[in-house]
Amino acid sequence: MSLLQRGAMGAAAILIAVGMTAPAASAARTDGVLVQHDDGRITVEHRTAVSGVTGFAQRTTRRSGVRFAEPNHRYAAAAAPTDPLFTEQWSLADDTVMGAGPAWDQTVGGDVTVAVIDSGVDASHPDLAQNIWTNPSEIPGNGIDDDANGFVDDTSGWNFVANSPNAGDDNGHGTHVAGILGAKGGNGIGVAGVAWNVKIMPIKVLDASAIGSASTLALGIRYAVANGAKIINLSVSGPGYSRAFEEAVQLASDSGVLVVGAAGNDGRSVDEAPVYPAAFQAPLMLAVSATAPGGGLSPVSNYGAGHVEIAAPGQDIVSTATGGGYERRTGTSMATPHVAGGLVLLAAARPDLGPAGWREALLSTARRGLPVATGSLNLSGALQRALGVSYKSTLKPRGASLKRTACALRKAKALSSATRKRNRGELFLRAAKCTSSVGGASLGL
Ligand SMILES: [Ca+2]
Ligand SMILES: [Ca+2]
Ligand SMILES: [Ca+2]
Repeated sequence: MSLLQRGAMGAAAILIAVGMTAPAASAARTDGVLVQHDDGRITVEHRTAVSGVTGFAQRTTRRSGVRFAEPNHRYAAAAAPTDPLFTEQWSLADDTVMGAGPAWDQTVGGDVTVAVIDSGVDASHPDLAQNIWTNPSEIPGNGIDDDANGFVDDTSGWNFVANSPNAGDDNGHGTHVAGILGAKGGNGIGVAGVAWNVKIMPIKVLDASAIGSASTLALGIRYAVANGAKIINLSVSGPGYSRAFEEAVQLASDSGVLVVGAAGNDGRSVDEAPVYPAAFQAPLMLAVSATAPGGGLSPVSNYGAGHVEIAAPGQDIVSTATGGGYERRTGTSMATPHVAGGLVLLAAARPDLGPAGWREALLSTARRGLPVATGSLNLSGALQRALGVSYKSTLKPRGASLKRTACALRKAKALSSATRKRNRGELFLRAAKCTSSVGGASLGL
């Protein structure tokens, strides 16, 4: 989309009315001279010399039949985020990372329901409240299952830990994940999500320590599928195989629901040491590794071309915190909602492509060079592919980060033995988040 098309509506309307072809976007602040004729027509005139637009306009104004002429100013992109923490969102603010800016010129999301199956979501957070899914057929607080879906008063998701309609977040992990996916963008508050507009369905399956079990996960997935989610975000990982968990993921896939799952934070290959849901093979499942600033794999991230489809930013990610605040977190949990958000943009731009088409657009445009099946998330490329528009990449070549990746893998090995020690004896599943410094000193799950 050109600057003119996405600019102030008035200016765009005038140009289209006189049959102008919108010029290619450029850094120029003006596009020739706008001439308002006495008979009401508006035309645009160009001169070859770059300088002297104002003088040219003044001379044109004196011409017969011209009411006035003025430099034809360009207007800023409508999709420029106004969120004050946006400059700290390295994965989105720098268009060379994922091409978020060009992607947002196409769409900033829409009415796409994404289930965040996690520790719950702080639905009253001012940067999330507008993007929370509600169940239109359920009357709140009347003790009746109005829509007969098996859940009483589930106006906004479900808590499978407490078996209650309150899917609030007593840990913070799910709220952080939800903000990466879909914090309201352009609202002058906090951060922007990958999707500025989305319907987040909070489903609580992890407890206050961000630990859950196969049973709550399987139930949560089934709820999401039955209640209209198009995408499921599963920022969890654990080494224990569960048939109930796998069958729920398979059910989602069979129902046309995409399941985006974390690759896990053990710093090792999922191909050699399977973790779930990453190692499940359902056709609409995508497992996600985490990248660090600079494009290489995050030292904490699992990987593996046999089971991990794609990588996305997951280190030092600022997003929403419970109680209305913001915080930074690191892990494949943070990478996963970047991918889910990308799928929301694709679903909003091309609903007709369907889940397999959105998945294909995402995977076929990922940038190579990481130890996963495809590469790292390329939002603008995926949008352009889905829309069938010719596309000139603004993304950095991948070669530069290969050295960093090798370095990250060495660090990952050192970290993974520490992680394994720490994880010994823990319960089945743990939210796939951790905090660490790139230097590798601290790793706290
Ligand atoms: Ca209900
Ligand atoms: Ca009710
Ligand atoms: Ca915001």
